[in-house]
Amino acid sequence: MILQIPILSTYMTAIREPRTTDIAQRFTENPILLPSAIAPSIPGMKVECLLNPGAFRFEGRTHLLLRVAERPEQKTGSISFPIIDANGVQRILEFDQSDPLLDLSDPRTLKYDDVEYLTTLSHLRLVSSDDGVRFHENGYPPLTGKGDLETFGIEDCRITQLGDTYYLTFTQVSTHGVGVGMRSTRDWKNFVSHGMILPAHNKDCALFPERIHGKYYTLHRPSSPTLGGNYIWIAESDDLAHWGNHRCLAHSRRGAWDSARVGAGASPIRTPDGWLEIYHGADENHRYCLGALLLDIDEPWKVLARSHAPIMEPLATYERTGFFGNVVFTNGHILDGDLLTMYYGASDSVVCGASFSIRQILQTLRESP
Ligand code: MAN
Repeated sequence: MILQIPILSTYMTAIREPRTTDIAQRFTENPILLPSAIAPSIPGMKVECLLNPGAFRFEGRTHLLLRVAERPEQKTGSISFPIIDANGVQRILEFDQSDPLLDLSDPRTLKYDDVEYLTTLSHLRLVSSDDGVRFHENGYPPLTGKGDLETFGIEDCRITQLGDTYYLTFTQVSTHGVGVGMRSTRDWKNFVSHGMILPAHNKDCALFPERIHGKYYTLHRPSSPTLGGNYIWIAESDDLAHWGNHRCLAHSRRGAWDSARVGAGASPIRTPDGWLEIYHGADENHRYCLGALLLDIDEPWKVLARSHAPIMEPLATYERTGFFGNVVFTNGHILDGDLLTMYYGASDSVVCGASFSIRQILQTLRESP
């Protein structure tokens, strides 16, 4: 009788992990910024997470506008976090962990007696660099939540330069809901507030870097929890503050890596093939990956192509474990010809960098009609 012994190569194929479609060239220095690199905004606070930076060039240097998420040092048996009260003063709320009315099932949020809070309070802090890898604080003022639409802070800022003005579009969080705020600046010292430009529930707002046939455009992500979902939309405006003619661009896709939610990353990139947008998608297990969308150059509400498989997924240890593991999330990049240097939050804990070839991303889209 001849024994059937599997040959080694067959056996190895059987246990090999599925092949990744990730084409990101991660910085060897990753993570480039840890929470310990940034001093807390006030004594008694601890920087818990540094994440999701906006990115831009200003005065010859690369700058990141970091999201800094803080809370007090935690004591065993309780959970405490800051909020900003109606007078603009930070107050600490504290709950006993054994309280049956407390729901701590998601580390990012907390429910008490059905009222929802965030477990950290975020503000935005500017760091700058000569080489795009080593970043330092440079005396710029922090941007903090102000007024009753930002009592739970501001998060995930996209930065778009139009002429000599930088427009900051970010998430505003309060008991009223989650919406999109806008501020603008020319010098990063003086800011004009444009208030809430897209009301709750909305986030992930990325302005196009130029007008198209005289109109401004933006991508945004309203949520429709009953009928519909967390989808990417496009809107147009004459003044950047009032948005209309909303159209839906991309749904989440059942059974895919982006089955639960999708949202725009940073500003769309002009390419010979169309507007390229790097977006995030998450599945039902809250695993956040990145993919690409290609939009018509003249009629950007028309989707020409979309990634079937992610172009980046949480693979490195720092992307798989942390405050909220299995997350790569981007809202900032720097362009230099074919080189796209992308900055991203990993596991909602640390800031990292990766580079991509725009041509290579477009090639993956040609293979994903
Ligand atoms: C949401 C946002 C992001 C965060 C991801 C992953 O999409 O709040 O800030 O990075 O979730 O937790």
